[in-house]
Amino acid sequence: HPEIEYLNMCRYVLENGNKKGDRTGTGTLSVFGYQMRYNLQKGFPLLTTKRIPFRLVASELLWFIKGDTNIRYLLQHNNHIWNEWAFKNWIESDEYNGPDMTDFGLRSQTDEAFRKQYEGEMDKFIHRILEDEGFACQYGELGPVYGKQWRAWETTTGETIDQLKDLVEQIKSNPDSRRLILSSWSPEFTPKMALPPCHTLFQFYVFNGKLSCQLYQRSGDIFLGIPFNIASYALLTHLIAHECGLEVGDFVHTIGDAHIYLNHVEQVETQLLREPKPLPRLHINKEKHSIFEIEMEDISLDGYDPHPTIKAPVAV
Ligand code: UFP
Repeated sequence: HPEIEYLNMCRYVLENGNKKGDRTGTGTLSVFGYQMRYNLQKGFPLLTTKRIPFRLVASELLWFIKGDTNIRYLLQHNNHIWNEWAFKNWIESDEYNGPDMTDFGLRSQTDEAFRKQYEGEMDKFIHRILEDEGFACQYGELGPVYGKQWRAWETTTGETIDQLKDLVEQIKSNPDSRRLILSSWSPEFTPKMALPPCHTLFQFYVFNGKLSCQLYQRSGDIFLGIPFNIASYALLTHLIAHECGLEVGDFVHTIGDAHIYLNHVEQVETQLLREPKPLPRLHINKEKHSIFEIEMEDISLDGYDPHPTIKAPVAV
């Protein structure tokens, strides 16, 4: 079962991980350099040992593919995973005059009264982004995140490079190329970013009519982040294969610092007691060819019947 790859990584890191400090102050068990391989012919690798919200994976990926960097599209699809980043810009702006929201992430975890106040402010913010286009343009914008790097990489001469479009064209016209790469890492801009790209670079490979993808992820939160990342890149591989008239091959996931946060250990142990179930199948609307035209309603999964969700705190 393909999911064994993920479960083996969890076991390996629990047993061999270095007890290591990290930026968030939470503490981790961490190994450096780990690789998993998923044969995408054996089903879509959305974990079954706990529920992963595929809808969020798919709408975020379509948002990257569009080159969109504004949370409005995500909110229109009821996806809230990037809210905190935009909210931070809003509360730090001159226009914001509500209650003090400094350190909202940490404070809302320990202070119940503050948490209510924060949720109220976040709610107002979300409604304004959805209802007021001008406000959304200014405060829903996240700046140079993945969408920008994939579709409009800025060069020093002021031009932009559409890395994703070029990549798809190269896969079609030059499938044996060893340069089928998209990079989000910029030595110039990453020091200025709140969260430097975790998915640093990916490469495609074509053999026997099958498209494979390898991701180099510099840092991976094994319990919360990685299951999401696996599904996202598996979906990207399917979409590009669909456009290029290829079958899917392998997704190879290479991780730099692969870590289990110390406050996720119990949850990982619970998950390891569960038996994987059959993987779901992915369907893409055959009427649409270009990845740039595909919308949420063109993507569906069937046969997803996972074990229940396991809750865990996010390290911020
Ligand atoms: N993280 C992931 N996957 C992602 C993402 C973040 O696992 O797609 F955006 C985790 C990795 C790490 C944290 O635990 O978020 C980022 O922190 P740092 O920049 O210190 O590596």
